[in-house]
Amino acid sequence: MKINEAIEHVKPHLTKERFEHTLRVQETAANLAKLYNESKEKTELAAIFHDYAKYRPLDEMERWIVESRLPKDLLHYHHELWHGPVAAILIEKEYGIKDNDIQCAIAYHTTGRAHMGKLEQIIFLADYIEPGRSFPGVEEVREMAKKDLIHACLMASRNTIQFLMHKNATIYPDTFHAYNDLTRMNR
Ligand code: DGI
Ligand code: FE
Ligand code: FE
Ligand code: FE
Repeated sequence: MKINEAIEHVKPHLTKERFEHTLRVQETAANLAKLYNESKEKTELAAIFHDYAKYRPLDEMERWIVESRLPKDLLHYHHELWHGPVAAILIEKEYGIKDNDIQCAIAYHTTGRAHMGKLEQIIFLADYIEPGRSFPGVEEVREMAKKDLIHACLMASRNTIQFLMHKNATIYPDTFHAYNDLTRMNR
């Protein structure tokens, strides 16, 4: 699928703010792809569709999790974790995008996981550092992103876990698996 075509498909499903976030993730991810030798086309497609399912009704997302190959334990965690995995299924069903790298990058963009591929790392990081984000510590992660992709992902993962623990949120196992794996790789 062409990049412009993908943008037109995604646009009506998002709010104006979310669409603008998506375009910033696309640009941020494309820059990382160039820096770290990843396919520009795959990176941009994954970025454009990463939040595609963000505004689907909860009962529809729940149905996709129950009826597809997605992990059922998602249903025991916050529904904020559902939109990535569901989008990975939807783009295959609706647009025939059946590319494991793209689908994994979308599915795991919120949590990360152990043994992320380069495209997964790029989307995970781009979503965190795109210029519209203002998390505490994000500027340090932006600086690290220019030098060391894995270390920057680790910083993003650590910040997210600290943020979640501060609000007494439950934490999905893949969120911890990402942190542990990135920590081991960063040694
Ligand atoms: O969709 P976006 O807002 O662009 O960003 P996202 O998909 O990366 O994250 C959505 C939210 O999910 C964000 O506030 C952090 C949160 N999150 C990430 N990992 C976990 C989590 N929330 C819970 N409860 N548990 C997690 O493991
Ligand atoms: Fe998201
Ligand atoms: Fe994220
Ligand atoms: Fe996002």
